[in-house]
Amino acid sequence: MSLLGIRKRLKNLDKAKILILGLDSAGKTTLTKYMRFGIYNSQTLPTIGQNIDTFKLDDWLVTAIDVAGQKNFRFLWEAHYHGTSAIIFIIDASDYERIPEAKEILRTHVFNNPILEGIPIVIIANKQDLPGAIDAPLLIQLLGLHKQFLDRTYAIFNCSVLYGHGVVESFTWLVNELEKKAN
Ligand SMILES: Nc1nc2c(ncn2[C@@H]2O[C@H](COP(=O)(O)OP(=O)(O)OP(=O)(O)O)[C@@H](O)[C@H]2O)c(=O)[nH]1
Ligand SMILES: [Mg+2]
Repeated sequence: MSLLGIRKRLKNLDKAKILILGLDSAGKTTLTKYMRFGIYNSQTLPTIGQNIDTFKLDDWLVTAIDVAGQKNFRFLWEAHYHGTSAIIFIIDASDYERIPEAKEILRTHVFNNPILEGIPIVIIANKQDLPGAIDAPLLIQLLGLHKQFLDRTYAIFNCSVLYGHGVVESFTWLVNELEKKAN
């Protein structure tokens, strides 16, 4: 296909803005780069501010906003909530000690955030390749999701961005939700 043809096709794609949230070191940038380039990049540096990447996902042109997860930078997330089509909240499932912190941030910034009402949420239980990683069913319990937020549209997936496991499943669910909303 010619460049003009590709441009025309991209122009006809539906557009989605996906916000990638989570604590520092959860794997946000690794996931975003994996989606953009199709390979695992182990050379990520902690994000300062945000990275914005665009890639095609089925019939969607996705703009992924990968923000900085460090505590001092989380106030910057605020600027991106408006106009967001979907949220990906990624958790380092091997870091048991930080699960309470992740739970609190997920609750305050995502589930209890009125701007994000009705927006589909994918929770990624990342780093399943590491020993002792908590799997999705247990994580649901630890995050308190089995008793709260039953009115919100969310799904949780086991994932290892390192091995590319669970990434497609997570994004397929997301795209299905976007399709439902578009129709
Ligand atoms: N073992 C393993 N390591 C991973 C996986 N995904 C990411 N990592 C590693 O986790 C570390 C942090 O990843 P980043 O993508 O930089 O984390 P981040 O969420 O963007 O962090 P901030 O930018 O500080 O908010 C890096 O060393 C990654 O290589 C995974 O699936 N398995
Ligand atoms: Mg990052």
